[in-house]
Amino acid sequence: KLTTVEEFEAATARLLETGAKVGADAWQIRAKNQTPHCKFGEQGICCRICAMGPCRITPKAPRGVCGCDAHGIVGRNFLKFTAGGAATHSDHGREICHTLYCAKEGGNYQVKDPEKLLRIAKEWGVETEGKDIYDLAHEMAEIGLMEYGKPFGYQRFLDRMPEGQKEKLIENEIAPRAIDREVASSLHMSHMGCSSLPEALVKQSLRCGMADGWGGSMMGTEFSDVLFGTPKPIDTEANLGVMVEENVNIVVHGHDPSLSEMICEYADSKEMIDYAKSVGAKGITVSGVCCTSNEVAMRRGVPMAGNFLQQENVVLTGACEAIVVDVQCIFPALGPLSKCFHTKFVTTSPIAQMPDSEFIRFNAETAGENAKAIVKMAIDNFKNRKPELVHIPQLKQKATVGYSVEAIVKVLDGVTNSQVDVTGTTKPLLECITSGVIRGAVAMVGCNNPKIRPDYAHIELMKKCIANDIVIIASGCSAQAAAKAGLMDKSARDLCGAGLKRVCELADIPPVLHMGSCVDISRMMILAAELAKDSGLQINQLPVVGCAPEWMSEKAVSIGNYVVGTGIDTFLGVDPYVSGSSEMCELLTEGTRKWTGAAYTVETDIEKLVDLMIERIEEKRTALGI
Ligand code: BF8
Repeated sequence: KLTTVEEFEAATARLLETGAKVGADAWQIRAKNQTPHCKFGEQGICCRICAMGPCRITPKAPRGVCGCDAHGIVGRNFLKFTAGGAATHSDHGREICHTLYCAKEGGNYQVKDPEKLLRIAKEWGVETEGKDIYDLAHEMAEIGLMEYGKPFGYQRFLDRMPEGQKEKLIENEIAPRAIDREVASSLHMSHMGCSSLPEALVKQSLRCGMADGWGGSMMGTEFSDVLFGTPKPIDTEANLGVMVEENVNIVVHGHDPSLSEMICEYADSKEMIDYAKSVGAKGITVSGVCCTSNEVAMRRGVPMAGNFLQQENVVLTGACEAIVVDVQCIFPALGPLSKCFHTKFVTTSPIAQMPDSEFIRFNAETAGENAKAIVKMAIDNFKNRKPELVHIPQLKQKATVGYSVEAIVKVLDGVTNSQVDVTGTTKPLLECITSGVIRGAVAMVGCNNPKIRPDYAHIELMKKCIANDIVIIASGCSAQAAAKAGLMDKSARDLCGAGLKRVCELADIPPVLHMGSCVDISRMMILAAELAKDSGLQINQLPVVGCAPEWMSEKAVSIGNYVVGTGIDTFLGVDPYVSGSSEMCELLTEGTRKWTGAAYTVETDIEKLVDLMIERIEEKRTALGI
């Protein structure tokens, strides 16, 4: 039985009652206070990129002081938004490259998947013969870091695309060059007095996004696998009920697995568990929020306490000894909120420093000591709990997670009747799609956004897709929404159409496959590229679409741009502040097709959004004659 959104909401309401008792603020209150939002901002027609403004476009004042019209203003804002997201994901990828550079035998970080490292080295033309694995790791990390600033050439991973696609991207000036160059060029282009031509701004938005998806994010994912292991199917649980009242609860939140992996490692040590027992706890429970939770769930089965809009809820349980964060998607609200409880709010990265937090600077050399100090701090804090404030909603669901591309290929190998041998390719999956047993796939990604009833869009869209024999691959907070609802439990196959249900039974998989965090959307790009290569098609011909129904961050716009840039139609449930320009709307919803074969659809009515996706998948099938 699925957990309903109504049940999530009832649990949240109960937690907010505790919050009200201690005078805590909450996003529900703040969102209300901020509504209605500024109409100029919503439409993207407010410009404050120079000091002659700020300018706002109205029928009476159709141009800013410099003469820029609504189309140029919306376009520049869209490009800046993308650059913010691409910089953020790519800097995460850069950190992972640095961590790989620090990996050593017996050190804090080690190479857990040497085969993957060797595979990527061969792909990049790096000599591997007779090399010590750590020497190779350092060499690869350095080459990876060069991808950020190399003066010539395009991102190396573009060679993973089906034949001809990279060339087409180069021809259309969408192929990403050095990652930092694309971010810097975007900021340059959107500076006062540079580009105001929507077409140029949209093209650069795609190229900047591509530098994220096929550059920084892809390196983040691939090298995280090398360091921490490539995910394989593993059982876990999701929702606040994973927190255990009798235990010391540590919640990891953010994105970079370098921190969360280390916290899990130490929380699992006998020394720390004994110490927790010595203070009267039964043990230690580490659970996660947001994408770092996806990282440790995929590799260790660490339970997922919740997604983006539940981050305050973990503190409101009164049973969270420490919420430990690295970078991105962290509400500054956690500072004042944790002060209303006994919770320690621990920040660890110079990139994300916040008031009312305890800052323990985390880095690769001192990671072990840092993690130990944090776990110990949480244990010492157990005695400070206020029992009258403790309430953990007893909601949780089982989930099977860990479907990396490697794992998907493996579980689906041999599911079709004609298949006798293990192929090690996506061909069996293609056979399911070609025969119509599976109609297509939707990549469900992205955040929660208070503008949409939290998790509702994710869950309803997924339910309808699987009922229509469309398999879901999910990541980020969308994946967590699915897990909390029960859609990642293998028994959710009973909600599928007959074809998908049969495949799920044969492969022993849930119908919604957890592919990881947001940087792992690069895994989805790799899977799409493999499907295209194995079928002799271009990516834009596949019956596959992307969807972010509740997105909210700059990173999500960067992702959208690389998914469209890759040739996959992308469906959004929230408008990316472009409605103020008819030219920008036309370019994004149709114009990009001439360069990539894909475009955006924005539809805030969730029922309509899912129907449009199904329609698009069927159109692609018809065009292929399948
Ligand atoms: O990193 S954690 S809220 S931004 S979906 Fe969205 Fe969630 Fe943030 Fe992507 Ni992942």
